[in-house]
Amino acid sequence: MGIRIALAGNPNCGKTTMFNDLTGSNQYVGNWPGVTVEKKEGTCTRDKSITITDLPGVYSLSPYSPEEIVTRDFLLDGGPNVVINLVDATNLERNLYLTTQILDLGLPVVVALNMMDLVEKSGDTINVAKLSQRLGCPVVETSALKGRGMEELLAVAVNAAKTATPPTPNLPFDAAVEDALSQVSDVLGTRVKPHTARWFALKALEGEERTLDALNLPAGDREAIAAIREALENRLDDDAESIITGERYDAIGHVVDACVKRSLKGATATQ
Ligand code: BGO
Repeated sequence: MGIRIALAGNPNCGKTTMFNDLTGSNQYVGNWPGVTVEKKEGTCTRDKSITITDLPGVYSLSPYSPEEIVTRDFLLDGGPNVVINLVDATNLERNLYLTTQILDLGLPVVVALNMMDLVEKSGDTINVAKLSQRLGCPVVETSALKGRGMEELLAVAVNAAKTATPPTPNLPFDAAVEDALSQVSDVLGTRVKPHTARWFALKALEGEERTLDALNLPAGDREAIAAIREALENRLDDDAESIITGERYDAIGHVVDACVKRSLKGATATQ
């Protein structure tokens, strides 16, 4: 069986440029079933046994737009063997928001730190080893525009797919939120696979109807989760979805502080 790679990232992070570099003219363009969202798939020119799916550019995996739904369903339903998450390295803070969500899905992930040519030009430096350690997945520097880093990226992605290594992120939330998450995980029990446990616990804690419906929980379990959510919301005086968004940005802020050194020219955006 060949390897299936998904390319995921924010709009404008360089996905189309990278997809074209990887697939050349071996591309098929259509629509995702039932929606007018473009689906692009292709065979890798460097290794014909690899299929690459270019997912729509999204900022998050919330189910608020057809693009987000297509992306999350494809990743959740076991489509790819590995996700290459392209990140615009000049805009790390914003781009890592999607990354933290992709990591929660438990699939093998490789982060492509794209636009590194622009980061170098600005004089900023990114500690890639530290970033990889904090994200718990391989990170490869690329410049899709210049075709830089593509061989290494592909080799690392193929290895992650073959070894089926799930990410081990080190991005802890506030203790009260972690505690609520582990309580929700206990309620969900063995209904979710261990590597997807954090994703489902987060979505259930947020009270996301789409996920709660898909999990088909008995009424008693839904009520138990609602009580955990309410206790957390009262304690932190905010709604669960905003609490978790805030926790993600806090965790990302710590990672960026630890990994990015800005030059006096300061061209790498912080937002
Ligand atoms: C224009 N480095 C640099 N410097 N630029 C890159 C890199 C990289 O590694 N990767 C991509 N780009 P898409 P999505 C453009 O189109 O692949 C550039 O949305 C322009 N166009 O060339 O489209 C890439 O698919 C006029 O830039 O991203 C593109 O993810 C002036 O980033 C842009 C300047 O790439 C988005 C740039 C008419």
